[in-house]
Amino acid sequence: ATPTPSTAVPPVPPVPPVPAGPADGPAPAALDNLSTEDRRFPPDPAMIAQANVGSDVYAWASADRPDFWADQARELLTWTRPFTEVLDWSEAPFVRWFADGRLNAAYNAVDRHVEAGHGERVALHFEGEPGDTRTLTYADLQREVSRAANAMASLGVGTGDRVAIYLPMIPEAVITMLACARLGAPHSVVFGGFSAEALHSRIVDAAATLVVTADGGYRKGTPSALKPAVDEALAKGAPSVEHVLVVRRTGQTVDWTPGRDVWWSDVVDAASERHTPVDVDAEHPLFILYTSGTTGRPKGILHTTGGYLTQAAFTHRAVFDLKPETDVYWCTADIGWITGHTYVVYGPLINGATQVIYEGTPDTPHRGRWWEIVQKYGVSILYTAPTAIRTCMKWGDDIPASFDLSSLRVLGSVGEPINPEAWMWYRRTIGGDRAPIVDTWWQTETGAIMISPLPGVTSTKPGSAQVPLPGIAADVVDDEAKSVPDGAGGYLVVREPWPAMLRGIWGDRERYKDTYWSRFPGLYFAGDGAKKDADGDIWLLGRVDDVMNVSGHRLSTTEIESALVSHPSVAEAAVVGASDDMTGQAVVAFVILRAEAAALDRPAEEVQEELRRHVAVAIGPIAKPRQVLVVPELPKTRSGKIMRRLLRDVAEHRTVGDATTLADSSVMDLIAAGLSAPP
Ligand code: 6R9
Repeated sequence: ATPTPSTAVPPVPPVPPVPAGPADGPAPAALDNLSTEDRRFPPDPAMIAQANVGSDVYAWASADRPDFWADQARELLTWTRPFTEVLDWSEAPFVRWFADGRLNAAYNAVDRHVEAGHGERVALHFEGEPGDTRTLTYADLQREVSRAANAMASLGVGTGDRVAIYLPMIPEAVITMLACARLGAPHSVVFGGFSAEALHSRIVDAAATLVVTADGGYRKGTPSALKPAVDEALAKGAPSVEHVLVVRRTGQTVDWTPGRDVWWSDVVDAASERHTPVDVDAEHPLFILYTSGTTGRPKGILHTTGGYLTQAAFTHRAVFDLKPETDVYWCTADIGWITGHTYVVYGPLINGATQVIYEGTPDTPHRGRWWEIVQKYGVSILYTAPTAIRTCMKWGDDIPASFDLSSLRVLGSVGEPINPEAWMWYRRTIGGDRAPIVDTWWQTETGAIMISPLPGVTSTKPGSAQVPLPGIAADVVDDEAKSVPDGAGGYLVVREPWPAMLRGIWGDRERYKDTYWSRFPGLYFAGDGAKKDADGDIWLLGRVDDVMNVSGHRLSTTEIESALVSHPSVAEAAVVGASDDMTGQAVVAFVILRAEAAALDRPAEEVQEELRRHVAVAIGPIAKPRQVLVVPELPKTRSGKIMRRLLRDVAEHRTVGDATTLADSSVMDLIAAGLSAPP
């Protein structure tokens, strides 16, 4: 997608602010605690009986956290040199886990399963968007990864060298990441939807010596080129890059720089299928992953080997209750995101899982494609994002209803808070009112899941991530860093180091300390607001900059969005706090109507007033939006996060700011056009 420059948006017609205060209802103090969700879904006895992890694990883990993680590290990984040191926090916030141990990530993800006699187990069921398929067993994967490692070594990649990966969701993406790990060469995956400019800054920041890409990939039914972006990025100057390794996927014609560019089929297919994995220290860098949407220099989050793999494997096994012999697991994330790293590549493969990877979009060639894939492969564990769930909800129940989804037994959610209504829809329509939902909170920085229900233990609550995992010391604190009591809100922090925590920001020690450890000294501050309910369960309230202050009362964007989505006419909602003379900030809501509601063609004012009243009833008059704007689309980043900053610009009648990280840059024009159109 070509980035669009700032878009001027015509002013939104002003709507008189809603008076806050006694005339409008009860004292708003109580409204600081908005959600009163009392639905509970206890695990069924059959799930409890067979679950990988039972309730006893919490006590075991909290008795001695480092010792608990050391046990996991020994049990879940194969070490070439066993560690004797567990946790070194003496140079906090710089941490070392299992530092004198040695291992190889690719050996753990692939070879040892073959050695254990599982070579014929399917590792990857690949489904291309055009309908082509490939099946790779663990033995196939061992051969492919070894070939790729040999080829990359022949192109000069050595232990410690960085490799940039810019590929579609095809098996070569997984193979390349593992080949890097096999060589001890940290990978830096750049999402295929990012521009040449974003790719350039990431290549330069990490000083990558090799870029692995493809001619293109399939997206929404057409081949979408990738190689031109690499050519453009390198033309901007990237002296570290020696070679570009190119996979042929779409057959598009590509420009070629002789000497620099090399076809995958020429060097990888010809390479030996035997390769000895390189042992590295537990703290050897495994990968760098740049976080999206930040301003200024890219922030390269650094993860290392032993601790990261330990928590990736433990959480994948515990949270999804993975049974490697029988489950078919599918995480819909692209490898360009941390979810793709931890829950497509490392977690599942370390655990010997059989999984599905899918190249394309959920609506190509039809809106039932995902459910068709679930039916075709008998997917039993599905892990996806709320934005996708709400999109499917918008498309209607009859689509998933026409497929057999009875194989599903655990459903996961990640990436943003999931609205209770979307949660309920996911449970009922996709999970047959049977499969437990695990709402997993974590970040690129945390490396692996930190807060989540466990399917055989936790009685789930729609909309809440609920409990820190065993071995994780997450808490909610107030402005003074004091733990808040049950029923109160504050900031989500982590009190003790965890194995998969980031080891820093690539090339910038100080920025790491400032960004994560300075707001509350001694505590990792995640950037998210959260609250504890009466049971002590944790509810995520969105990034702290998404928390609004209306007439001195803290309101969560998430809670108001959930209230809007609980209205039968609403498919999706985004809420922002716009500055307001009367109330400090005022609530402005952007909503997408469900197809059936839009078809009724009711007068806009009537719909808006109904939705405003609905929020007032659901949450309280203080939360009643000043304005409700019906829009055709919402601006989202490529990882599906709503860019509220841009909506705030619209709500505050400003020129819309930098929209270059939007997945679809035309969305802001659509919104502008919709708002200026005559009623
Ligand atoms: C894994 C991932 C991290 C931010 C995080 C938070 C939001 C992720 C969430 C969630 C509520 C959940 N987030 N999971 N909010 N409930 N289950 O998404 O990493 O891309 O780094 O984003 O996403 O705001 O701080 P990343």
